Amino acid sequence: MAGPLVQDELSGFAAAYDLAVSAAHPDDVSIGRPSIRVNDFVNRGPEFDGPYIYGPLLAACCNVIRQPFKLSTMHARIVLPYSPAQALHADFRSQDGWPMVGFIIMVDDFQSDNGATRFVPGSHFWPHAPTDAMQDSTTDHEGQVLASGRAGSIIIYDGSIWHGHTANVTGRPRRSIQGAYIRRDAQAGVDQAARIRPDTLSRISTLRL
Ligand SMILES: O=C(O)CCC(=O)C(=O)O
Repeated sequence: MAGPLVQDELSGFAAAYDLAVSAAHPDDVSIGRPSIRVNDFVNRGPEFDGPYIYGPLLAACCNVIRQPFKLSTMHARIVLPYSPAQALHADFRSQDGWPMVGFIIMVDDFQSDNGATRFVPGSHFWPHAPTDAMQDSTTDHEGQVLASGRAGSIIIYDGSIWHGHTANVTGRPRRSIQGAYIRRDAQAGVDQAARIRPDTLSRISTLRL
């Protein structure tokens, strides 16, 4: 669906994203074969407040989590040029009773050739994991659909659904911001209270839905 950024803001947002990625401390950066992850996009500038306070995202959290919730993680993920598909996986298994709402903001258009995320609709109700049902969970699943869209769009998904990025067969990186909300009493992926900077706190305390 349409995300928190309006068309005019997209190029400034992408430039702020590239700057934040290149300025990140090496401890916050994980470089893998298919993708680069840069931790903590809560504290990298006011441009990145919009994604995690986006009204429709918080409304989805109310519907799915159904109790007080908090931000667990928010990071950059860049699917590198000429990268293979990621294995299908669920962030949380539904029978674990751990509702999670994930979100992905497209910094670039998500297309069929540059690593758009695939989802298997309905799989958040299934009791088994992709690895129980598929010999190789990096291959296509018959029920998968591609979440393609224009830069600035947001994907909001149940954390128990099977998903993963597809292969990027282009020579360009596929940039995104990704995060997750969880129950307020659950263990967060990042200790946001410990990391939050005073300038971030002063900004978000005045924001309203
Ligand atoms: O980048 C994507 O499209 C999905 C990434 C993902 O699901 C993950 O890293 O767990």
